[in-house]
Amino acid sequence: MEKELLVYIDDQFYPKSEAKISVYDHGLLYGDGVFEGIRAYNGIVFKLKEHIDRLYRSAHTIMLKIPMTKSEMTKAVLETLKKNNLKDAYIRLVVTRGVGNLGLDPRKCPKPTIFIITEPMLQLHSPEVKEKGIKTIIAWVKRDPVDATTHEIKSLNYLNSILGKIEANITGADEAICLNRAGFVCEGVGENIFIVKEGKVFTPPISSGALDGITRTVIMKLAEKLGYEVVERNITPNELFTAEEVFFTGTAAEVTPIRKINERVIGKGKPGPVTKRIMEGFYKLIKDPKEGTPFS
Ligand code: PXG
Repeated sequence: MEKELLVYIDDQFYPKSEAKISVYDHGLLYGDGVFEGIRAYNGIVFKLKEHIDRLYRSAHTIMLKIPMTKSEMTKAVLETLKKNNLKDAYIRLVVTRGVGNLGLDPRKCPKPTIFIITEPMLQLHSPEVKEKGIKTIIAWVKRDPVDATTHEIKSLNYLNSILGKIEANITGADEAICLNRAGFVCEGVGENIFIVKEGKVFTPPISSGALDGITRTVIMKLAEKLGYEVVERNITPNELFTAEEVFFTGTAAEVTPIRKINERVIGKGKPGPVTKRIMEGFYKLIKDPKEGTPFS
């Protein structure tokens, strides 16, 4: 039998089939916790520091004290990768409020649960689909508002995104786009979004309710380096439909061109020149040891 992958749970390693947490864990009972989705390319964890920093920021907002320093957390991630002999990997780092009773009061949870899953990278879309550009829909469900369970916090509350994803699935689209309460474009269900108009690159501000994506920041800097003006501002659905190019960014999505939105063809119906240049630049960056944390 093939050797099982090992999962880190609270300082110990368990084979995948035995990696379990309590049904009394508030991460499960209430979605009370935070997480990160991180990626390693060829023995380099891309932007690990940025992901660890964001994890601690999310925890700070929900008043969850992670019982580990950032450097211990970084070591635990690298150790899990090494134990599993993975060079290219998807890393899921989760901190929950921990085990409590059936009441939602977090004071009943004395110790947060920390677990780290590392697996060979999961594919969001097939390479052929990604090459052509994906088909999307604008979902009926509005993004959680910034004065509620906002997606600026990378919390375990993803039902808002899952409802969008279900809508994409049942309508035969590859992915969903979320609008906020005001009607402006916010982000994908697990991706940030960019449009290209007259050679300029636009993306919604974080104040739209989107996650401060690590890939988003990387792409904004890269686009500027490539000579494009990058502007953060509100984007309307009409601007999406009439943009020359639209693409998603994210740890899993990388840079994914969008070909259709609610059956409207975007630009020429295939990845445009700006998107292509940005994709090329991104594939160079992920190989650069200076852009991440080498571990093998
Ligand atoms: N918005 C949301 C709501 C996200 O969950 C992004 C934007 C992109 O952020 P990063 O930091 O990754 O550039 C995310 C990230 C998955 C998966 O399993 C989803 C994410 C990351 C990794 C895997 O679908 N979402």
